[in-house]
Amino acid sequence: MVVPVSDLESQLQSLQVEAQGAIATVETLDALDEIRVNFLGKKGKISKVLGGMGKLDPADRPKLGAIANEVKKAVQGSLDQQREALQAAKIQAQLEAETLDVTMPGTYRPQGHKHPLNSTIDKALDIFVGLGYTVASGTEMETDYYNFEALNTPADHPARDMADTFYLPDGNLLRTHTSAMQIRYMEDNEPPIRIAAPGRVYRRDTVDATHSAVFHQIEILAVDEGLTFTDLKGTIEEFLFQMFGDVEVRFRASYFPFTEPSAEVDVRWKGRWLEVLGCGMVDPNVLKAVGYDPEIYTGFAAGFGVERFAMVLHQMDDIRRLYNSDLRFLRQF
Ligand code: 2NL
Repeated sequence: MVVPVSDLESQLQSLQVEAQGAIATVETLDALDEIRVNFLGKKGKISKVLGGMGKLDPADRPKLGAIANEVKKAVQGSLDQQREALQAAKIQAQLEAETLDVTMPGTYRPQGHKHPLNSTIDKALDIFVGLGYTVASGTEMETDYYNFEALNTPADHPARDMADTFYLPDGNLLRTHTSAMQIRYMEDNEPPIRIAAPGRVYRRDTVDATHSAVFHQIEILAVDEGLTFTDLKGTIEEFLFQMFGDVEVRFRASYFPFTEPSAEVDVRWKGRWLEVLGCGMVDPNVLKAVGYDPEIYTGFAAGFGVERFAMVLHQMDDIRRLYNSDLRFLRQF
């Protein structure tokens, strides 16, 4: 039985319409590929129609072959066009999804900054480094010798009561000032020396608005031939000017076991005289203790509490605020 060529021809034509309809509405590249296999594949719908070629009059076969090629070309053309469109849409969607809006506000990351005690220490040390001093450091646990004995403060000295000391069970103590490391430095070095010694110190004080059992101190020490009280005054004044600005400075006679003569220093700050520092010429006994000849060398030294400086500089009313880590307070500095 011979099938008329028009039968297969119309089957092919309706396959083309069906394929192009499906291609036009497809939404993904995977689905598009399924359509390709379904219509143009080896076992696809078009191949199936061509499988009926044998039932045609042999004279009609080339004609159907030509039509089949036209249909395949048309379907392939639609597939290519839609593939390009889907790929472009996919890239467009990706671009839109990954777009960076550089005008959006950034993520807030809290920024830390220096604690007022550290900024006060840094500022003071910067000034002394500018004056030619070297920063020294030592341990917080000390021996009685370095904390007292070598500083002209023997066991029966009344100053031992002034500095109420934390003693450790093994007989060592927590340093009551940073002087101990200056003694060690002098033992290890020959004059001329200029050092600044910052550090944490301990006193058996009752804690209140102006006292803490742990606080910070900076001491300076200069030893050389021919140093006088004038050198001490000039150094201290220059330091206080750099620290506080153009303030009035006054020296009052005072007493420390390790200096002679000794003075306390006040600055006129916001209309009032405030004591900020103690100083003096190094006592000859201290020079002797480290093996320096006091007939050749003289020295001067000074010490101040960092907390007190920070409180004066920033008008703080209570030393304990410096240790509470309350960010509402610390963020102000
Ligand atoms: C103060 C007073 C002072 C010193 C510290 C010192 C150190 C050596 C030798 C001599 Cl190694 N003196 N230090 C001198 C005078 C005063 O501190 O009121 N500090 C809070």
